Amino acid sequence: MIQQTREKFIQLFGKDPLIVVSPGRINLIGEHTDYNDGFVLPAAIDKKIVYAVALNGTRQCNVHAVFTHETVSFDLNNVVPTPGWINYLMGVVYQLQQGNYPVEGFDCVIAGDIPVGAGMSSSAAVEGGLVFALDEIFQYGMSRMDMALLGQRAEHSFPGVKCGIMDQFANLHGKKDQVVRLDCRSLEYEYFPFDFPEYRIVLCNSMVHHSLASSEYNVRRQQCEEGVKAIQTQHPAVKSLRDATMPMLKAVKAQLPGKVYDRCKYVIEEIQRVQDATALLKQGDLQTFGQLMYATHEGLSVLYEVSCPELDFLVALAKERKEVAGARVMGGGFGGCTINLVKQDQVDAFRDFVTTRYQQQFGKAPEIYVTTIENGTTVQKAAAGVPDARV
Ligand code: GAF
Repeated sequence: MIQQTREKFIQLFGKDPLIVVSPGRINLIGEHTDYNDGFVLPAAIDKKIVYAVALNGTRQCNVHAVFTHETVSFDLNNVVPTPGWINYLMGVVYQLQQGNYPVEGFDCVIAGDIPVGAGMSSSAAVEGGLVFALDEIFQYGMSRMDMALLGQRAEHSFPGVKCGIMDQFANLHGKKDQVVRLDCRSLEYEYFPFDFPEYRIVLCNSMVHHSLASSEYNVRRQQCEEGVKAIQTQHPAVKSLRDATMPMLKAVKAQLPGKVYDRCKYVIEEIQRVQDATALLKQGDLQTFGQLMYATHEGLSVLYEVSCPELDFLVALAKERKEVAGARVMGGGFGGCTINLVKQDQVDAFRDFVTTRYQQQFGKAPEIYVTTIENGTTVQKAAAGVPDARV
């Protein structure tokens, strides 16, 4: 894909581009905890967005998307929210301009194999890849964390999803064969080897793409904030659900709509689960880790209500199989993938079993990906005149 993207760029724009590879992510545990100042445990993966970029000496940006075979252009003097995939790129450019980072016109080809709406964060990969490429070209000297935060601001301001920092962080900080626990309050992070050669990380794509995903996501965030406000009436030091305990939440239960209570309960429990899960990972206890993943799924389905019948079915299928240590819906939810830890020598049997049963139940095939953990966003080949690869 890297070579094809480069060739397409040369064919369209007639010069040698900078190539940036920007991965999707998985998250082992810690869902909907990032915007509550909690912990997450993501990793970058082998599914990716590829950018080919070069300056064009104008104030115009021309972007060709290989996946839609269309070229979209925008003017740097008029960067406003625009329907379609270009919005993600324009959000990045807008935030660079807001931060007084100089941007000049560029030509660009974008390609990728991250399924859209599958919970593998194609949007953060689009954002992270572009900010990384422009930092490389213009030598802004941004840190990877600066880039992640800028990508998050882009997501808030253009697509309008009030996401946490996990996806943009993982996209830029991934390390081969390591998962990373991020404290979403302090932004301190720690890598852990994911050293279980007898297991594979298998994603089962329900092929459901819920149109309410972004609006409902923002509603969940508001509900968490509503819970915090109620707790603050008794505990003013509580700044987010990260600081709250179940007794604190129970003490304000009567003042809260039932759903708000459930949402907050899930988050408080999930933040604790990430801490427990990290300890289990360090001990090499993937079996108990997997049980926590099932508990997360239960919480996401019943209390947080971001699952759907297809995802619940996929997790129930995983539970039937001895070769699966744990499974759950991954990412924002409302469709997309489950993440499954599957015994390596049983992956094919698991794939056949899930495909057959899912097809019988819903009349369509799931897509199944056996992923590997890879490095975060990197430069693949520097364009002429640009210093080589800060990777
Ligand atoms: C989406 C968001 F972008 C992340 O910030 C995170 O909240 C996730 O949903 C749920 O854990 O991917």
